[in-house]
Amino acid sequence: MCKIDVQTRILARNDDTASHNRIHFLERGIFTVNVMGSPGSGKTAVLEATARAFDRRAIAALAGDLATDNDAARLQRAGIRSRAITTGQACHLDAELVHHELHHLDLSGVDYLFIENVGNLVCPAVYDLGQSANVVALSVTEGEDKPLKYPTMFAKADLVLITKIDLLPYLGTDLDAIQDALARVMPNPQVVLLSAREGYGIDSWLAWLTKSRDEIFSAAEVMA
Ligand SMILES: Nc1nc2c(ncn2[C@@H]2O[C@H](COP(=O)(O)OP(=O)(O)O)[C@@H](O)[C@H]2O)c(=O)[nH]1
Ligand SMILES: [Mg+2]
Repeated sequence: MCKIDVQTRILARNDDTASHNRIHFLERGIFTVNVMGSPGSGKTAVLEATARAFDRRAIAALAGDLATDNDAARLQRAGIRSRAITTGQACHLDAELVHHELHHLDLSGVDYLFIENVGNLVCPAVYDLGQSANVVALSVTEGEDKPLKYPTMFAKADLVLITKIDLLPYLGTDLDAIQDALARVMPNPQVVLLSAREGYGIDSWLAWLTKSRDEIFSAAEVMA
């Protein structure tokens, strides 16, 4: 069997498990977000800031990394029910890893599940986990051209959080150039400027979350 056939079969099996996860989330009224971005782009910090501003009982998280449970421990300290998924050598989470870990996570009363994916701008975009939305954290420290260099990741994003906005005055990063690059690769560009450290933009992020969850579940009610 050639390499392409094997890859196609792996993705097909992943899609089956992702559909199973998705049904599970939707039946329970859980809006699930696949949080992606480079290592150090501020993914965990955004979730910590979310916990400070939101009803923590309504939030749970899975945190993926090659090694360590550091992020899950940070999120637990922030008051979020969370579990680590360590992938060993894999550069992304997959639907089976998420499915397995769901059996160890108490989702009662949870409206939002955040899945922090392994940090990089390539593989996590390829594997469906059963999420309702893809969110990419892109830090101003990463320069202006990352959306053009990694278009697949940004093309699949429902929302991009431009993070660490408090550092802009020190870096001289061209914010317009970042937004322009995003507009070139995102079919429907939606962007929130955010500083997890200073709280800037957290209101807009929470408003996006609430609106997106309402859209999914009010549509489901109409269909029922
Ligand atoms: N100045 C500033 N630093 C931040 C902000 N968000 C995250 N950081 C720092 O960036 C580093 C990486 O953040 P982390 O949340 O671990 O990124 P992750 O690897 O994407 O989860 C840490 O040292 C954070 O303190 C922010 O809004 N402003
Ligand atoms: Mg992290």
